[in-house]
Amino acid sequence: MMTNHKDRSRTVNIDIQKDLFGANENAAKLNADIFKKHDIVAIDIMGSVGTGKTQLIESLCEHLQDKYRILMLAGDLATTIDADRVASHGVDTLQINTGTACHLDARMVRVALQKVNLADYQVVFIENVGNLICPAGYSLGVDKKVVVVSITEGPYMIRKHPLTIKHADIVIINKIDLTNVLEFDIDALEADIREVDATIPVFRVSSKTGEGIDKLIEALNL
Ligand SMILES: Nc1nc2c(ncn2[C@@H]2O[C@H](COP(=O)(O)OP(=O)(O)OP(=O)(O)O)[C@@H](O)[C@H]2O)c(=O)[nH]1
Ligand SMILES: [Mg+2]
Repeated sequence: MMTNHKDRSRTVNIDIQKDLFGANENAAKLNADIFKKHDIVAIDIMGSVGTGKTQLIESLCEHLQDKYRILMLAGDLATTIDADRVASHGVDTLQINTGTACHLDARMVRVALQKVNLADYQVVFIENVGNLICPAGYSLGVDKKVVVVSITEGPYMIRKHPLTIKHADIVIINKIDLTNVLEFDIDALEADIREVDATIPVFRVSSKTGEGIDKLIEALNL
């Protein structure tokens, strides 16, 4: 008897998203173990292009570098600009060029960590690739995920991109020194953040003037 060719044609559905995220979660756990073993506080800093991630890290380093030995990992598609900016403060940096990837993943971070002597550091700041969407789902194994939004992105970015807030531990509203010039309603922006997560800590900061940095440092337990 002939077998109907349809009986021979089978389909298997592979949830690539699930497999990718699952593998990344495992790699993130390994990173978390590595950080813990070396008593390192690791912080992932995410946010759209130009929100002030590097400026924030520069400000944090200025405040903290007398107290801690700091390493900055800079995720960037191709350049070393941000790593060089932070290195100019006398902080060790390591560039991770992601090529075409719009976010860091846990494996990239682990490869980078293998290039340094982790016993030399107490704090690791990781600047993720400038993008409010892609980095959200990829854990890196850090202690805290910080999202930087800034008032120069306009008033609607939280409503348009709520997902990153859902994956974050702390939100920073940066560039508050420009509030009057831009006639920006920060309370309304914070209300949008509260719509997504009613309890997430929100800090209003100027990475340029240093306003609000002390409170943020407290929240980071540094
Ligand atoms: N006025 C003001 N300008 C700021 C502040 N923070 C950052 N900037 C400026 O905003 C621009 C972008 O800042 P960056 O720190 O390069 O932003 P970024 O998020 O690291 O950008 P990418 O790495 O390209 O995604 C720079 O010209 C900064 O000087 C701030 O608090 N106030
Ligand atoms: Mg940057």
